[in-house]
Amino acid sequence: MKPAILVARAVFPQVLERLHQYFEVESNQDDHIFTPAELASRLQGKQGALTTASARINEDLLQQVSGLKMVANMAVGYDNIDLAACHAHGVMASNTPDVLNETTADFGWALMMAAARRITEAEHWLREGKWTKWRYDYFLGPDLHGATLGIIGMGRIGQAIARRSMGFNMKVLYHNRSRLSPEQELAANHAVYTGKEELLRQADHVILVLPYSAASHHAIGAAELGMMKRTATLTNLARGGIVDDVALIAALKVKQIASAGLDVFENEPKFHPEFLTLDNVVLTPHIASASEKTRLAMAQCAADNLIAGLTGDMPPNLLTLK
Ligand code: 8YV
Repeated sequence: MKPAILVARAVFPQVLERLHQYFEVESNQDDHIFTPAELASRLQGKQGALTTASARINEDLLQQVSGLKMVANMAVGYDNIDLAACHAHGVMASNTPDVLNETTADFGWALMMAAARRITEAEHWLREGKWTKWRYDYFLGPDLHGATLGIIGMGRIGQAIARRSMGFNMKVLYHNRSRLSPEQELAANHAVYTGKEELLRQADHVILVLPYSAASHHAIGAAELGMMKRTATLTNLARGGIVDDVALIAALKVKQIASAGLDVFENEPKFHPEFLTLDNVVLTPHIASASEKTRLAMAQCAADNLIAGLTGDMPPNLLTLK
């Protein structure tokens, strides 16, 4: 008999078809977001699950389900999964690293450039019929070329962002848990390892690509925003919760910083309604990895991991407790 799995969110039909070859699949093609209780009940009797960031795999859930062997998260971030609890319950977990690096880095640039050069703000103004003349001071913003880029979280995506800065002749500062090798720094446009405070003070554009954890909760709050240049931009591609949204709104209101680009929010898909009242923020609904090719690669990667894990092989992206 094939092992039973739950595909907890809608996924590409071709990936579902592949999973059907190996498993008895319960899928969620209408894409209802399960409550924790619903998720626990759907996972009863399942050996595996393909999940996204909306599924909280924690001690509470794992105490309610039996027989679960593996959770394959379709995301590189896995802050929704409590690895210690998985370890204690003998549940393997995997993520989808690498396949999304370049697409996410592309989007980081798009968001940062849109925030700096006020692209969405200008477009809204044009659409509202306000463009009656050209003026020398309409929509002035900071340059990207020749500026200093500050990257907080210099993993694979951070390094892909840094590589792109070569073409803009930028200086790169980075802050990370650990320093890159000299070869990696060279490849990342000669990135310079810097303390967080110094980075915030010196960077013209700050971009966040660090994982979310208790340690990075509100890593950017009022104090950090206060250290940034008044002409600086802040872009968050990582996770809501890394930025204190209330503090950011206050900073944007008084132009403590020039602008922000946000793809992620605390409590998304809900977000602080005051963001909508601000012109100097570009808001996108968590789409940094959303190219057709990359989302399919992420789904295939999650499926590969689940198939390996439940057929006795080593999942290629097995997550281990540090
Ligand atoms: C996902 C992401 O689209 O990979 C991640 O960590 O944030 C995105 O690429 C999202 O988390 C869906 O699970």
